[in-house]
Parts: sequence; C-alpha cells; structure tokens
Amino acid sequence: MNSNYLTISEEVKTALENNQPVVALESTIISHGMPYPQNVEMAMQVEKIIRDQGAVPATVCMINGKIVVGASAEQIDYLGKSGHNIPKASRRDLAILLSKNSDGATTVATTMIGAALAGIKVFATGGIGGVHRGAESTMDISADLEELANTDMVVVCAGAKSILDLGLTLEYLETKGVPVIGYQTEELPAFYTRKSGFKVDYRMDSPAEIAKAFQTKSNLGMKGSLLVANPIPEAYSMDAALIGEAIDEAVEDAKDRGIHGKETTPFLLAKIKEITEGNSLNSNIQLVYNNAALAARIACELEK
Ligand code: PSU
Ligand code: MN
Repeated sequence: MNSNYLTISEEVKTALENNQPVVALESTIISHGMPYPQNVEMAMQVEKIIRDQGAVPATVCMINGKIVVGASAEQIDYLGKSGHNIPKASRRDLAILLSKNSDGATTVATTMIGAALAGIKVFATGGIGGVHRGAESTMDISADLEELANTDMVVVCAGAKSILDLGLTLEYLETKGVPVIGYQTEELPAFYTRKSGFKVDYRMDSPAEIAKAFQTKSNLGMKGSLLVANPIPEAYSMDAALIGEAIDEAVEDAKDRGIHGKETTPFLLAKIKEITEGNSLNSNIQLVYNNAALAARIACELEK
C-alpha cells in the first residue's frame, strides 16, 4: 500500500502499535444517513461510548484525496455539515475519488478497506448493504457483501433493513463463506426490529466467544469477515407492521421513479425517514450506540 493515500491519526497509530483495541466507524452514515446536527452528535457520542469501554475509535472517511483513519472532531463536523455534498464512496469509487483529490463518505465496504489497511480488526456500523428486493432482475447487490467475503474483520451491525431481501442476502453471504453470528439471539435482527423471521448461522452470547471464533479464522489463514448481528435494544425497537408498511411504500416509490444504482439505498432510507416522520431516527441512533459498545468489547477481548 502506498501510504501517500492513507492518513492515520496519531492516537490510532499509537494504539495499533501498542496492540490496544481499536474500533473503526463509517462515514456514509454521517454524511448521508442522518440529518445535521444529529449526525455529528451521534458520531461524537459513538466515539465516547467506544472510549468508555477502553477502546480507541477510528472514524474512517476520505478528505482531500486521502483515506483518513481516525477523523478529528473538526473533520466529523465537516462531514456532517456537508451532508450530500460529500460523495458516497463505495469500492468502485475509491480510486477515482482519490485520484481527483476528492472527499468521500465511506460505506461499509470502503470503511473496511481503509480500516484493514491501517490494521484494524473490528468495525461497528448500523446496517450493512445487501441484496436488494427484486435483485433477481435488477442485480442490485451491495459491494459490502463482496468486501465481507474478502476482508478480515469483525463487523458488528444491527442486521439489515428490510429494504433488502434478507433471505437472498443470507444466501449470498453463505455462498461467500461469511458466517452470520447472532449476538444473544438465534434470529437475524432487521435493524429497527429485533426479529426478521430468518435464522442466523450461529448464536454467540459473549464478546469472548466472538473473539475466539475470529482468532480461529485468522489462525487458519482464511480471509473474510465475521458478521455479528446485534439486535436493537428492546426499548428502542419499532413496531414491525408500521416499519414494514413504510418500507414497502418506499420500495414501491423507488420502483415507480426508476431510482437505481448508488442512489437506491439513500433514496429508500430518506423515504422511510419521511414516512415515519423522523420516529425512526432515534432508533437508528440507539442501535449504532449499542453496536459500538459491543464492538469495543470484542476489540478488547481480541487484544487480551
Ligand atoms: N443501510 C442503512 N444505513 C446506511 C447504509 C445502509 O440502513 O447508512 C449505508 C452504509 O454505508 C452501507 C451503504 O455500506 O449504505 C450501502 O450502499 P449500497 O447499497 O449502495 O452499497
Ligand atoms: Mn446498489
């Protein structure tokens, strides 16, 4: 890796050199996933939660032609304020944007790329991208899934939103050899709700168990991630019927308007927010906090 393209903050660099636990965080959720100023408040609070667990947070983004691992408070504020003016950067966009000295909001896929280049093993996010509904004709499958297949990491999410076809997403992950681990649950959570009707591959009940599984995979020299699905806390989970209707409506609307490509996910997310009148925002924030805390505990176990 040409280090001309990578800037690691002093704090993250020191932590990695001393085998201290580090947790990566994405930036599409900041620039594209939530309104300002809640996005910046969320991003700063997530970092605090990780520190409180004894790990070091590393928000990943692209600033002026560099992949930044360990964004500063000023950079996070900039990403949040600029919102959609920051290009969403997935794997196919990464080199192009770097070559243009552009900024970029990193998706799960590109955050994993940046984090892995820096040597980070654990990453906390909200929801991953996956196989979209109707993918049997649109072939809309997020690059996040391929990245999970290829990059060594423990990725903690709250499952995936049912804007996706969860069954096909699980099939794809199985084909790619990515185990889906339910944290203290047998059922795949669906982001806003704790249940989806789909089973995870394995249930694990402690950070130590997850760390041991990841270490075993690494010892075998097998590439790829463990995907940990951590259900939203009961107190913040949403009514399944209500959120289901909002998602169905959003998916219909996207189809009618011919939304496609990288616009699909942001369109659906914005639409759901609009339909649920912002009720979903607090749930979204709380599940990210919950994932950050678990990811930090796993990172601490890995460095024990
Ligand atoms: N799903 C969510 N919230 C998000 C995303 C997905 O519930 O913010 C973002 C993540 O950054 C994810 C990306 O990596 O969207 C996936 O986009 P695409 O489907 O275009 O790969
Ligand atoms: Mn897509």
